[in-house]
Amino acid sequence: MTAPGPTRLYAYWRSSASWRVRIALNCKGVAYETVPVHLVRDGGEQRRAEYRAVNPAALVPSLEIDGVRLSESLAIVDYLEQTRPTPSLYPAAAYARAQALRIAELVNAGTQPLQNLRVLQYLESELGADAAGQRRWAAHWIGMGLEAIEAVLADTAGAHAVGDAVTVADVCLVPQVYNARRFGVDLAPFPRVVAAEAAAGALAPFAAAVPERQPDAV
Ligand SMILES: N[C@@H](CCC(=O)N[C@@H](CS)C(=O)NCC(=O)O)C(=O)O
Repeated sequence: MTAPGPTRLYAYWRSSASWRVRIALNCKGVAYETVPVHLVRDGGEQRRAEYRAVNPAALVPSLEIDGVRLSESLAIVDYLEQTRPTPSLYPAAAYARAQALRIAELVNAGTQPLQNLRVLQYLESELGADAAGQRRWAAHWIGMGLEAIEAVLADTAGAHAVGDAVTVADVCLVPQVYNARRFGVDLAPFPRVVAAEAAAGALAPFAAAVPERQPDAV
């Protein structure tokens, strides 16, 4: 812990995990500076010693806030929730909260890691998968993740993914749907997912967090 300085988000414009944190910061009205970490240039700036000193996992995002340094987007959301409780990104009721975290984990643990850059790079360098093969791999796992989430939403959705307020489920879902489109996943079988994405995406904190509006967008 050091003296509180500026709030800094180490991020890449198209990183879905960075995007989750941007949404959470915007929802809670926390101003921040972006420290761009280019995931592709020069073999990936996330792998440099300077960034590994920030996050030894060599992944974005990381956040400097209140004199502490945090990594893992859901841990960061949890910290923001604890320190800046309003507006809450967790439903108040225990069951709804568990459902919101369930959807968040279906993205964070069950879907995004399988389509992460370093996984696709490994498929190419070690297993010889070409661009089409990598796309097919990513689309397959994203489709499986969205299929599970679509089923959960049948029980949880109101105006948003879980009930009528924005939750951590929407924070994780919106960037994952963008990745689904990027990898050519057919979203027709997932109407509830698409509806939740549209409802949250229309809100100002989500609109300001889209990759194309970030300072390092190309
Ligand atoms: N579970 C982590 C995921 C972090 C993550 O996978 N970040 C990606 C971008 S979305 C990354 O830095 N990838 C770099 C790489 O694969 O080398 C979180 O939620 O923060």
